[in-house]
This record gives sequence, structure tokens and C-alpha cells, in this order.
Amino acid sequence: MLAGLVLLVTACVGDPAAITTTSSTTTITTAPTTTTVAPTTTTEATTTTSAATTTTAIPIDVYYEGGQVVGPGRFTVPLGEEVSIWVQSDVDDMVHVHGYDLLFPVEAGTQVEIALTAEVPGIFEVEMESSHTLLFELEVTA
Ligand SMILES: [Cu+2]
Repeated sequence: MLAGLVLLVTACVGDPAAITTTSSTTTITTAPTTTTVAPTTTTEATTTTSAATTTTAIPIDVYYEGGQVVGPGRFTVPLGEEVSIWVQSDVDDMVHVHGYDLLFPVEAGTQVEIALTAEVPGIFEVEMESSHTLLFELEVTA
């Protein structure tokens, strides 16, 4: 057993491997390296935390673009509910909530919020005042 171990070790040490020295001449041509470092624009994550509203208003979203209304023709809300009407427009105008007689200016490219309490039952037109374009009908059900 001992002899075997010695043999094994001897076998490993024996026969020196021929060392082949490959001498290669590597000509490194260092070209002027132009490192263009792109300006790092650090876009900070903007977390828009909307303020917690105490009342949960029913949101109504309407878009007015190129003289066209994008959105359903009618929104139905229960009587007594808080309603948040969001109108985004590509023109300057006034948003008129008939019946409730609310008139809110909206600037082109912005969104206006019209908050109201649906306290009057009925069907009311909400329109772009100057162009008399019906945005939607607000139906308040009793
Ligand atoms: Cu009107």
C-alpha cells in the first residue's frame, strides 16, 4: 500500500514536461482612443403622489381633441355622490356644467378638474362653452 502511494507520487514528479516557449512578438499599436462620454442625464424618478382625498369622488374623464370628444356620451352617478370631472382639452375654452351652472376655464394642453356634489337629480349637459360642443351628459339618478 505504501509502495503504491510512493509510486503514484513518483509518477507525478517524473518526466519533466518539455517547456515550449512560444515567443510571439505582439505589436500593440495604441491608437489614440477617443472616449466619448455621453452626458449622463440622470432622470430622477418623479413620484407623483396625489394627495389622499378624504372623499372618494367618482371620476369622470373626458378628452377634447381636434374638435372631437373622446369619452362616453353619458355618465351616470348616484344622487349625493361626489363627482370629479376631468376635462383635458387641446384648446382654450370654458367647461360648462349645465344645471349646476358651473363654468371652469380650461387651457390648451391642460386638464381641469370640476368637483361637484351630485345633489340635483336629472340629466345635465356638460359642454365646451365657446364651441357649444357637448362633452357628455351628466345623469344624476335619484
Ligand atoms: Cu353651456
